Amino acid sequence: MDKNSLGLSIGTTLDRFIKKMQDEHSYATGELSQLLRDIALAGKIINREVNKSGLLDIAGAYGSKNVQGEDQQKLDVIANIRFTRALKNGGMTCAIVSEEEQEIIHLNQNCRYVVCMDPLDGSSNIDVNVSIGTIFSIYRRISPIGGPVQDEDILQLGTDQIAAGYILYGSSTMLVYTTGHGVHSFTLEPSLGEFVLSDENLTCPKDGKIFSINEGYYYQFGEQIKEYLEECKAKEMSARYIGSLVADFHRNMLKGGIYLYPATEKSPNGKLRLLYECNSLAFIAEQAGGVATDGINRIMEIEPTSFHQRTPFVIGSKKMVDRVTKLSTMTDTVLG
Ligand code: P6P
Repeated sequence: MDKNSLGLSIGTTLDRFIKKMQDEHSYATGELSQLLRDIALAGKIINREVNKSGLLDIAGAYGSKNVQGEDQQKLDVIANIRFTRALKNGGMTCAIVSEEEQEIIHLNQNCRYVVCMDPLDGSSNIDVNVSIGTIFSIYRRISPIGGPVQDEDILQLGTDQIAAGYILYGSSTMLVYTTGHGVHSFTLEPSLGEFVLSDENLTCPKDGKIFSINEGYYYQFGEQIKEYLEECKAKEMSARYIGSLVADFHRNMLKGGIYLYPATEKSPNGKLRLLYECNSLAFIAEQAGGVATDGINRIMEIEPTSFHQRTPFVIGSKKMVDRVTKLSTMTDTVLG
């Protein structure tokens, strides 16, 4: 079996891969490595519960709303608890911002890393057995270690991310992440309970024939989006929309394609959250040769002003996203 650039084979465990990557960077202290392991552990626990949700009384609505005013699913709440506990017990995280919590979750203020996460995205698909996902970003805190985490530690540009990734609970469960040195994917081997390397240095095709958008909002889209959709249809592209961002993004990154969530009347700033959905996937996309914008501006250069702020979102193959940018620039609207 071919060795990769690190001298590792496909099938290498995540632990060995993380350690090898750490050894490649003499300045690494091992803290980020442990944090990635903590996230992987939480992913394994969530995987176990997602796979049984039909059997246990953990499917369906929890009966409360999250900070966005959206009905929380029971697994949303469970995933939030599991990730928070894993990161707290792992001891490498000073604070978390989660889609499921209004405020900062303060953990160990003697640590240097902050995690922004959507513990379980696409939760409306849980009850119908469609793929869902966890999305995360990791930042190094700005304020002094030892003191309380400040808003400035959270409200950092996407370009300041130390790492980002997602866990896709699909036909198989995959962990895909980057630390700025390429995008690597790991598949959970259930018989071992280990994530094993399935692809190193994933790349997104420069062009594609898949477009992902909820056309139910067609009459709310800006003219440039309508024009772009007409172009896609004229080229007889494939419309693929799972309604689960991680699943749509993952397929489009592998095959080539574009995902769009423009501003609508219902979501005038778009629906997706900058800090723990758009920036995270934008880091992955760019590392794989793709592009992510709000229709005009690079996602990772948007200045965050609040923890749960939303943004219009276009992500995927460079040529496709660039076309939307050109159309938007001509009409000077960010997917409005
Ligand atoms: P709509 C799921 O709620 C989510 O955040 C993404 O995973 C998904 O792509 C999108 O919203 C679906 O939103 O408005 O098309 O149902």
